[in-house]
Amino acid sequence: MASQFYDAVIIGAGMGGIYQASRLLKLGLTVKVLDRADGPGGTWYWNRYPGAMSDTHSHLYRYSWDKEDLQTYPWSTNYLDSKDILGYLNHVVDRHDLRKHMQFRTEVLSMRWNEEDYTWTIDTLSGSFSARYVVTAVGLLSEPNWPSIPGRDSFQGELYHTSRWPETYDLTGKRVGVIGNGSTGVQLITTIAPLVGSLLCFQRSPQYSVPAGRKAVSKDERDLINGSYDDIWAQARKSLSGGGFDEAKIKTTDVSKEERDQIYQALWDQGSGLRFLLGSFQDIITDETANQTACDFIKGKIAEIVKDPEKRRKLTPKDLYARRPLCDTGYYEQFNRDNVDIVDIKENPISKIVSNGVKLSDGTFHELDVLICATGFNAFDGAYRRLHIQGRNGVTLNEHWKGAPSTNMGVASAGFPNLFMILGPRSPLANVPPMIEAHVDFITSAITRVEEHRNQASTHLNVAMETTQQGEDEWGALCDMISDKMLFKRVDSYFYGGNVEGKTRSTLIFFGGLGMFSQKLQECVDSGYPSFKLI
Ligand code: NA7
Repeated sequence: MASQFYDAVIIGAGMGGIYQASRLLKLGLTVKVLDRADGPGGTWYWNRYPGAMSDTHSHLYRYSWDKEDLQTYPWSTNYLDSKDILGYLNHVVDRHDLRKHMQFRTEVLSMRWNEEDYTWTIDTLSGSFSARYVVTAVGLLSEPNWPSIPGRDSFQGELYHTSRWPETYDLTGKRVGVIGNGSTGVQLITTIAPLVGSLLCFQRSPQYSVPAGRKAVSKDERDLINGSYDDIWAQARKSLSGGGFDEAKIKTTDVSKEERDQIYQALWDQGSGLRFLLGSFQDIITDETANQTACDFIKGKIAEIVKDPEKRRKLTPKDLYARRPLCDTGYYEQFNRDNVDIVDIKENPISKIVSNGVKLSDGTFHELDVLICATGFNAFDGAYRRLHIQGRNGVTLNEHWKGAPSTNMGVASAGFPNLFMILGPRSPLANVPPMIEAHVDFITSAITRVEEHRNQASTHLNVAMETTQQGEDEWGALCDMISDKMLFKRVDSYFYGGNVEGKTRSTLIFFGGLGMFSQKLQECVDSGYPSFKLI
């Protein structure tokens, strides 16, 4: 079957793919968005587990580019749950008439660059496509990480990964085990604890979590936000996190212990993990002693909340507060329920999963009806490594990246012309919509530039844009330099690949934050893409 040609193929119909499609269509290009799911939504299509919620405030967890929609689309709480966000993204797709440019149930298997005609061939389970440009909007947290525990496939009860949640399920009264307690596990555990018969949490590393502060947003508050949206976005885009709050300007040593605890208490009362980490003291992400003050504060809260001394001991972290900051709607409180217990699987590992439950190393057996893996993702490069992407000279992306992925500004890798990544490895980790907008705006400008060159040539000359190796190396060096100043590297997490067995540890994130990242992208455009070349 002949392949279908489009100017641009976008892989992924999530928040990145939707905005990219709208931008490229406005340029007059033909566009096809491919997605293996049944509909748009990306992360929010897949992550439908009970309690799934964005922990960025609702007014900033959305696109800024449709100003009318920003004013009028309804939302009523300060955080959005998965269903709300999926509804919103479907609404945007229909409002901008994008659905007809999307093809679902189409899993991309591989793609290769053709030197003769400067196109990409994209092979899917539903046929082949070819395109001058490919934009990968495959998500930074989309490739499920399943624990490789012996016997997993022999489990005869219900076995779920939170990011592949079934449409119908009923946990009421059942004996449920949950492996993992990151953002996902914490949300899931908090939500299902009151419903299930028993809940056993298999915890590898205890977590620091603060209240989310979920609440209704009144019409007056919404009006206030609507009246100052331009300023709100401008502030968010310049900040580290894009979270819409004032980031810390003082250090822990600038105040007394009493004042410090008052500041932590005020942030605890207000809610939001990101705000607690970045809105308290600027040195808690760089200095161990400073970080310890935040650890002590949260440990004090765990001690106040959790009544059972053994559960409290297991839930109390020993390492630094240097993972992805969590917030919750009553996580530690759930462990005061008689039907909720916790196993520290570093002390007592799961030795085997059997047909009706889980065996621990000390010989204990736990019978379970449902086993849920809230074990996260092979983040950042996982979704790329699954695809077979072959660039110039037959070199694959996996070969180019070897153990550790590297990109220029999270958007391109050398040897892969006209292949643009939305939030590829070494992008920042911040509020996702403004990061996506920064990347899509950059990609759209880059494609516009290539199109201008193509149109200048009367013969429609082959032209493509590619990052230089030097551009990629310099970005990598900047990522490493900033990372070296941070404490995040001192704790194993998906930030450096430490969550996935056998994965090479490397700097997967640009820790300079959203503001610096957006500025670097803009500087690159304004100065004529010096770290890219036209080939
Ligand atoms: P995370 O944050 O990577 O958390 C995964 C959890 O699963 C975490 O507690 C892990 O323990 C645990 N885990 C991972 N692999 C295993 C194995 N093999 N055995 C036992 N426990 C394991 O993923 P989330 O889905 O919670 O959140 C990811 C992002 O999605 C989040 O930051 C939000 O932005 C949305 P560990 O801490 O590694 O010891």
